Amino acid sequence: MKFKKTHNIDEISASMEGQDVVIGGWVEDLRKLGKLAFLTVRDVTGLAQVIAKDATSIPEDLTRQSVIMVSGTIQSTKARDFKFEIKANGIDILTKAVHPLPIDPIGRLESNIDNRLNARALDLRNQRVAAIFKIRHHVLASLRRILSQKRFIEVTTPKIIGSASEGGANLFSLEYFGKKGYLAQSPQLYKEQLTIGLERVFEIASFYRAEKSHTGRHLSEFTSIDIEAAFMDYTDVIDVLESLVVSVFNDIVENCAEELKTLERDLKVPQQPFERVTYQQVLGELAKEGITVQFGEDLLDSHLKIIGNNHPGFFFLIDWPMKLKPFYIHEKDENPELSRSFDLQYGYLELSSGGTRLHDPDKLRSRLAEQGLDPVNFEDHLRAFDWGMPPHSGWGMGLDRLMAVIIGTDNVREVVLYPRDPERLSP
Ligand code: AMO
Repeated sequence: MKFKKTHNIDEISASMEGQDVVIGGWVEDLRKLGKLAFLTVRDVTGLAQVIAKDATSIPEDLTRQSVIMVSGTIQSTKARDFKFEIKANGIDILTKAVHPLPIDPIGRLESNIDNRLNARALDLRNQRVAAIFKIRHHVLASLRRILSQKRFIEVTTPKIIGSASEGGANLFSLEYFGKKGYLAQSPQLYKEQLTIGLERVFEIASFYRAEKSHTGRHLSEFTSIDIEAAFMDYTDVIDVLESLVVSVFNDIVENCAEELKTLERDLKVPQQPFERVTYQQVLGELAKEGITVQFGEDLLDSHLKIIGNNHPGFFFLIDWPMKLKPFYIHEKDENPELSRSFDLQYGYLELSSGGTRLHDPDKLRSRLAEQGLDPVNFEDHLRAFDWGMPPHSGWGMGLDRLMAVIIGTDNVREVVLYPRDPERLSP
């Protein structure tokens, strides 16, 4: 069996008329008109029209989405949608697609998201879906490039861990050679420790939360972009985050014009600076709507919906009460009830949270105890604070949520290949 291509479809142009090529891809459409057969063949780079002079040479059972190789000659075309066509000299069928297929991969017939996720590999033949994951690839490349330029070093921390990194109950546990292990909720403790040796680190990886949430923004397995930086305060990492988001949007507008067109998405690069809204200000805005939230109470979804309507784009929510923040967050010197922390919001959607960390181990111990966590479980972490822990700050941002904003969907399952949620563990 021969399956060596000479060209990807996007490498062929009308100026190559008369040249012989071999392409490989999937049959998207097949029509026989008298003696002629017209096929459209798609590879990951594009779509080509193939003409076979002798329709009888095309097997009757050649189905759509079968994999074929076509060797042929480039010629000009009168077809409106194509700049050239390939006159086939030979067509080899490599794999036949078995019909009926579980979803219409071209997307002419709409399938619901569950059926699509059950046939995700086939769903990717839909060009709108493929465009999302091509954009995701560019977002990842862009994040890595920009963070590297800002002198962050990419690290990989363990995903199987011996004790909770953030505290809280949302841990998946597993049996680890007779001991109890957990799936990491975040790289929080490791990334903080790594500032000792590397000063600025980032990680882009999957993390796990055993939350029974059934929303468009929660998954049990999500991809987090995390940074941690020595000698930075929360205002510095806010600046890193803001410029990162703007640069990623710029990169996507510049590099993914074709994909954005496929998605009919007019992506606008956000204006800087992003608005800074304080927690206290939010309470004031809610009070205007007749909703009383006491200082120190968490904001509910219904509150964030209202705040999101008032501030529809990107904004930082700052000056959160210490009470609402994890044990590792630093208080404000001028008001110890307030924290040096923030959330990045896109309207009502929380994209990121972060802040300045405590770097004094005694303070950290008493904060752990205050939050009902046992410092004994954190001894491995606390030890590192005696080895020259620099002041440091960082944040974590959900890649899936960022992608949802870029694509303009309110369901993160659209931007995750094989999402995991309380109901979905396969494929
Ligand atoms: P936090 O728990 O706020 O902070 O998480 C940071 C960001 O991760 C994303 N995220 C999720 N995305 C999809 N599904 C989930 N279940 C899910 N949980 C979280 C969100 C969220 O804003 N260690 C801190 C960060 C830090 O301070 O550096 C942390 O994990 O976009």
